[in-house]
Amino acid sequence: MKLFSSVNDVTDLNALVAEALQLKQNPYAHQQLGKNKTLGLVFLNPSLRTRMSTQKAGLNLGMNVMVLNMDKEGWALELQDGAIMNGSTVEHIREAAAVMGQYADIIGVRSFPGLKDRNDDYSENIFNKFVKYCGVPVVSLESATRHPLQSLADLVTIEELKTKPSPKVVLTWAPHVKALPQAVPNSFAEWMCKADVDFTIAHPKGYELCTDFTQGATITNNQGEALAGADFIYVKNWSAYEPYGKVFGGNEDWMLTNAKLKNTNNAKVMHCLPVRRNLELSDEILDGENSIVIHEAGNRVWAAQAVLKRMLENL
Ligand code: SN0
Repeated sequence: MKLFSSVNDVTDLNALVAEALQLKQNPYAHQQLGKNKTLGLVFLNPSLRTRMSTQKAGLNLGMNVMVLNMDKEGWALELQDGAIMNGSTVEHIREAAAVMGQYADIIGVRSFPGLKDRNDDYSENIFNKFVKYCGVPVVSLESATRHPLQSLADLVTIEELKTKPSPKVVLTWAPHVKALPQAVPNSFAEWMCKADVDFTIAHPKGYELCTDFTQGATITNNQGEALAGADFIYVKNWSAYEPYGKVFGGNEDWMLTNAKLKNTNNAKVMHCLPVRRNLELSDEILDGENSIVIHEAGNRVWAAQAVLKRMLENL
């Protein structure tokens, strides 16, 4: 594997999930694979789980790991080709990415969307420029439109905890005060549509995701109907795709509560985190028996390790 940016970069989904679960059983079996190899993790935005789990995944494989918080510690990056750099940007992404490729054998990049210009965000301008100029394999640590390491960890978690062959999985929109990216729900939908699950998306009117990511999903504006019989509920806020980045008022009643779990198959509740308590998800859910959010976050390590292992095998 030379690129991990979406589910389309995976040739055998079941094999990758199985590999992640094997690594969970035996994390240090492949330390020779990463010996004297360097993983460079570049963050243009904040991170907790992605940073720590990917770092740990690299260390488990015997790699050296370098982390650069580009947004805080790096030079201000210029992204525009042909720009006359007489303003606040100091270094062009062409040099920055190319230099990183001199120091690292594999690079991970986090690049959130601006949520202003949909065409620019959905062209994956920043992520693709890193891929183009760094010259080494690249892992997405959440790009403008996708968060594939999260989605892989989510699928691993569902495979690990499911009690029937094709469980009902429901992605349900949650309230928030800010405009958040569509990356996590896009990505989760894209992975679930390829997995062996019965997949439903529920959101208020106006929060339709780009249909490129939802082919094969059942989509409804009725949360109660969607939750009926659910085995897994994936909670996430996102801003509108059209008009792009918009947050509509109202819809506070979309927050998941214990009362809403009654009609489910004692559903396990997932969230990628960070989560705003009592806005996106109630205390009673997060502190209750149905929440698997911490287990899910733990699985981020094995997802990242499976991907890095595939890349190391191909260096
Ligand atoms: C990001 C998102 O894509 O939704 C990262 C999730 C892994 N989440 C946020 O930016 C949350 C910000 C907030 O203020 O709650």
